[in-house]
Amino acid sequence: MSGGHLFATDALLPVGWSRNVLLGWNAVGTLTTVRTDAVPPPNAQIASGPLIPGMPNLHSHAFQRAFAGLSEYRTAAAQDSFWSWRTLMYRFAARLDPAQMEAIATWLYTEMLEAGYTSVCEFHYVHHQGDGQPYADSATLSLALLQAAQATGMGLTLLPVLYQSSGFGGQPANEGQRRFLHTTDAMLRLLETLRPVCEAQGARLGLAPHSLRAVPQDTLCEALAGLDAICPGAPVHIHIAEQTKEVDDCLAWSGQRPVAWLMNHMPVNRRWCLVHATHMDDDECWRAAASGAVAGLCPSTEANLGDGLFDFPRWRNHGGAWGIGSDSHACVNAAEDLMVLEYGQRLRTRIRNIGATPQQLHTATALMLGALQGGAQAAGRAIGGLAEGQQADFAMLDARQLALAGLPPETMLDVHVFASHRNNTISEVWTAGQRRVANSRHTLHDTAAASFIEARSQLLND
Ligand code: NGQ
Ligand code: ZN
Repeated sequence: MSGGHLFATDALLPVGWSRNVLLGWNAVGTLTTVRTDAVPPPNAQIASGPLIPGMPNLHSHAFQRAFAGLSEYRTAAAQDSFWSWRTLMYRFAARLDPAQMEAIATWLYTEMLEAGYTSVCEFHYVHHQGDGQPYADSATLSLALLQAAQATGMGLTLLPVLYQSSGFGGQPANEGQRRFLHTTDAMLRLLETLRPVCEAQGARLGLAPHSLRAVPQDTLCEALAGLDAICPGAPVHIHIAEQTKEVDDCLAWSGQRPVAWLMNHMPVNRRWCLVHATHMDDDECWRAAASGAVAGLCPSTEANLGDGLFDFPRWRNHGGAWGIGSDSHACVNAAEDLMVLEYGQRLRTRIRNIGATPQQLHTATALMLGALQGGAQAAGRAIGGLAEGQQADFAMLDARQLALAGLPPETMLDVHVFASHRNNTISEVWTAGQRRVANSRHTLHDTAAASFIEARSQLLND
């Protein structure tokens, strides 16, 4: 493989929209040239529409794509909630096999790429066979995800999840959680096994202590020390304060709210991603923001599961980093999740254009650049946008689409996010300097879709 070039009349660089941009990348897909006000070299490929940076998806449980939409009915629970959803989701997860995992993830990554996500952080917790016994190769399900990423050209940060208890204070795990469990030693052995495989395909390895509910304090300390011996500085992601019940249970156990407990007991810094962090008080908010940790917002899943609303203006006023994830995959579209984020805040505050900043007055542009920066940090990979040294991950808006035609690029992006129905407004997507999506279709679209449908049917009918 050799490098390549692309010339775009309009491209969204970290500083904002720029004109006549020449991109050049090397054989491994790293940008070596990003020149503005350039003249297209002879024979240069010319982009047919404005270029936007590829969006990192900072939170995914890939297998849940096949479960999305299958819990939108009333159950016997007095009131359906996150917790009744989780019971159904566990039932679904109990039957998953490695081939199904790979088929679901391959289709999911195909959809993500078509919708402008170019990398994903897999918060991967279904590790073992249905009865809780490890597979002969304990990395089997991790390898299925690595394979799906490799096949589709999706950038990957693999975060094997450490899970040991069902509630604060080390309550024993329940039956639905038996596929998730590891001793700390077994988890560190898994990380050691995965490290060379990740390195070989340019994936980043990290660790995800599932939550303060699932990981006792001693384990958390030991696992972080073990991680640093294997991959120093690797990303650490944790679900935190996603539901008010978690806040209440944490208070009952420790007298502290979850984010406060974490800040008091763990060395939280820029390598951490606090997934959801929905329920914080003012003190927790400024401390977490000041730590440099990324808030991992999953607007469509948080809405779907009834978590509550993150106070986005407060977080940004404290200079907090943030990014977006599609989590349970009820929605797999970077633009749509940015829209849901903005709309939640508008509904809460009765103010428009919350996402815009003094530097970027156009809301979609500001949201995209913010989510890109935090997402790249959370992923721990060089995927921070169209700048030299970063990976050549980008998407092309389809300037021929009726919704976009004839508009200036910053308005095209606003329309793409807020007013396009987001169908076919992205024509091409490239990762590591290679085109994966052309004419709004991933090259694997049809085969991946067929395998996904078969896997889901098996899971529902067996
Ligand atoms: C998950 N889901 O890991 O799938 C969680 C629910 C739990 C989201 N946070 C499970 N969306 O927290 O125990
Ligand atoms: Zn999650």
